[in-house]
Amino acid sequence: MSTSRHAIPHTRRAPASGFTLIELLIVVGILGLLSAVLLPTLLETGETAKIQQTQTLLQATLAPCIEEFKGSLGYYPPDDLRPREPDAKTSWKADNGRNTGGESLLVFLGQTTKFVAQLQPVARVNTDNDAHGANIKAFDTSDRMEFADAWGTPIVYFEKTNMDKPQLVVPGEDLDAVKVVPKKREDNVVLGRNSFQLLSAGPDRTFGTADDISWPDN
Ligand SMILES: [Ca+2]
Ligand SMILES: [Ca+2]
Ligand SMILES: [Ca+2]
Repeated sequence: MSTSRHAIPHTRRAPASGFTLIELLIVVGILGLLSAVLLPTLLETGETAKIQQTQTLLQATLAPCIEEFKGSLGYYPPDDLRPREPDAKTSWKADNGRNTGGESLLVFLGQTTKFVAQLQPVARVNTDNDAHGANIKAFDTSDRMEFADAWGTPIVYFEKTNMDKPQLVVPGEDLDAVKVVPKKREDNVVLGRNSFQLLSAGPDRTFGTADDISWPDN
């Protein structure tokens, strides 16, 4: 008798705790499933936002400044750090052959006061770690910076007369320089061949792949 009296509460408790354990497993399972479904979506949302941010930077911030520069001076900002006026003097050091298009765009736009307010919020990097040797007043630095896309990769700038010249670009600090050519349309025509091209390496941070972002884009 005494054994059965002890056994009853034991058998009554057993299903209750078993049920709780199953519940717990179900909850853990559901949470696992939810995160497996939602995490890629969340990551993708972040990536989509960065793509849009970079498209806006090229199309709505940099391109209008470039066109306005052309409107007032008659030529597009040079992509080789060389002023177009024959008698112009520059105070900066010679080019190191890396990131030159983007650096040249930044320094020429930065010389025009009216662009500075628009350009100051744009992220800048200096992946090839060089310097002008003179202070660039607009950005208060003597570092030879490049505008950066949403992933921190330098934006490459080609001016129409140099579309046929590949540029050497350092995609990130401590990375080797890579050769970058302007993006082409499907019919092999260089985008912006009569004006200029802005090029971002896109989410994969690699130039020359399908996710590259350009302006113009078609
Ligand atoms: Ca450089
Ligand atoms: Ca630089
Ligand atoms: Ca890419």
